[in-house]
Amino acid sequence: MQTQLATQVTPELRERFSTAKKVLVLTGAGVSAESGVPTFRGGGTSAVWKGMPFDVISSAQMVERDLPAVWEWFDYRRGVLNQVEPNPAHYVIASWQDRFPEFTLVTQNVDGLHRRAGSRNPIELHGSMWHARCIDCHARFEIPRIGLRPNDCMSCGDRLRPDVVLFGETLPPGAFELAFEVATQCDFCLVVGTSGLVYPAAGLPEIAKQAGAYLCEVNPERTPLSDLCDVLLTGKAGELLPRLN
Ligand code: BV8
Repeated sequence: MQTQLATQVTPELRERFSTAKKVLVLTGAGVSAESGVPTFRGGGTSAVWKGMPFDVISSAQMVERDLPAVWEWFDYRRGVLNQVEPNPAHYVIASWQDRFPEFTLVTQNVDGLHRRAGSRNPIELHGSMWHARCIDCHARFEIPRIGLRPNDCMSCGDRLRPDVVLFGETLPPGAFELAFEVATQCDFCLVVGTSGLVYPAAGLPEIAKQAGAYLCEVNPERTPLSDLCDVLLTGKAGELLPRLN
């Protein structure tokens, strides 16, 4: 199967999308790029925080080693998120949730922008930076967009950590299993703004492909997932997704 390269929605892509019954959308950091949220591997460089590559500062070991530094990193990112808005890509994806007999949004992002755009229940494979979790009793607390985040667990008093899946940590119980199940049943899979490097999330398009789904990737660049896809829509999600409507 040869991946078709396109910069505009092709007639076949439009037909496949408009007749789809079970749609799976998988998003990564690229869907938030046009909101002004830096991606992790944008432009070939990896995000660095105070000299640490993001997969070091966002790792299980760092929670053990230097929890205050991990909080500083996420406090900084919440500060960035407080200055930005969802972009057309988030809004269009939210508008699709009632358009198909079955629709599931799975995101690797922890920025909360899909929810702010109106997506009601995205599967947030990597958690959310807008929640904290107790290191000890695992109680979860929402972090307000404005104002101070809770410092210590209000249930047991122990320390809190971001309720985010860091590198080397397992995903929230049931999240990947649910996403996996959807991928085995879908007939249309849209992969938006991910470099396709982080597993197990990046394994979902392959599952959809094996299930016979039509795959469309939306990304300015090719990724390791591109060859799996029937069509690679080359460009920005905020510009291209509204044209899929
Ligand atoms: C796991 C939260 C089982 C944190 C994230 C050693 C030990 C344990 C596991 C591993 C190991 N070695 C490897 C692994 C597996 C590891 C992994 O996959 N590593 C990779 C990097 C090699 N995975 C894990 O650790 C996962 N857990 O495997 O558990 C286990 C557990 C213990 C022991 C054994 C096994 C957990 C992974 C989750 C990590 N947490 N996020 C945080 O946010 O700080 S992942 C992080 O990367 C973000 O969530 C991000 O979303 C995700 C993926 O990146 P992308 O979203 O793809 O973003 P990226 O910047 O890379 O790409 C952006 C794309 O957008 C580009 O393609 C660009 O071209 C495109 N783009 C740009 N502009 C636009 C655009 N597209 C469209 N429109 C635009 N305008």
